[in-house]
Amino acid sequence: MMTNMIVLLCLSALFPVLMGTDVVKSDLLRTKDCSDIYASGYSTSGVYTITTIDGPVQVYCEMKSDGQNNQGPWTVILRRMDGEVNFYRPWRSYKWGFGNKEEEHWLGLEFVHQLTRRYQYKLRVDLEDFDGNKVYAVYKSFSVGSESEGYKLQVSGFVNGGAGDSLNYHNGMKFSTYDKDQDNHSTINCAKDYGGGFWYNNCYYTNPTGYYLWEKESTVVSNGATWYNWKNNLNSLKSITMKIKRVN
Ligand SMILES: [Ca+2]
Repeated sequence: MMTNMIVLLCLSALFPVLMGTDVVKSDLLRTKDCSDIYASGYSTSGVYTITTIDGPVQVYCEMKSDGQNNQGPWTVILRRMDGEVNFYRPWRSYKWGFGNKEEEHWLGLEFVHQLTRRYQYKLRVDLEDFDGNKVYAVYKSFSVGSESEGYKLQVSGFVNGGAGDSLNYHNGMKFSTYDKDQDNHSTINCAKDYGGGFWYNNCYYTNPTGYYLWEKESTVVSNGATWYNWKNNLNSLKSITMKIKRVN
């Protein structure tokens, strides 16, 4: 009798814990990206916290709806704007992210993988030159494989917003950093020679994590933050944003 009582007491003590876990789990599903943040009533762009299997992570959410191909909410995965953050970093940094979410940053391959493995996402790349001209490219499908797959890039469904397509050349490539060469160039380490971490091929048509170079410098060296197909040159750009949105 006494034993039964103890078992019952133990069970009833466990119930709130189990129920609590369920609540937490459904909360997790509600805030996996900026679409969920927006759906829960936040319509102002800014830094919000999403929950991942690795714990809470801050992301920048662009909540704007600015024309047919720019309807948010977007989850920003890369932003270059002023050269304040060093992007010449090792694998571990590109895996978990770095920088200042309000300004220049890289969200982190692991988090982008976790989002895009379960849901379909599109990608938009926004570019601005030093004269204030702005163009973009959209890819209707975007995903990043697991770390064991080398965080392999998949992009397709290009839509031209004036930028041209510099990313298709990188489709299917594994990610490379100066301490992990997974590029297609047999003799050099693209990340080491061109200053960033990216899905380098042999080596690139775009190098958004390259060195931040001001306009004059960028015409004499070719390791800047570039998108070749806009103007068919490798001049460094003033700002580059890569952002994703869940489409189903
Ligand atoms: Ca190489």
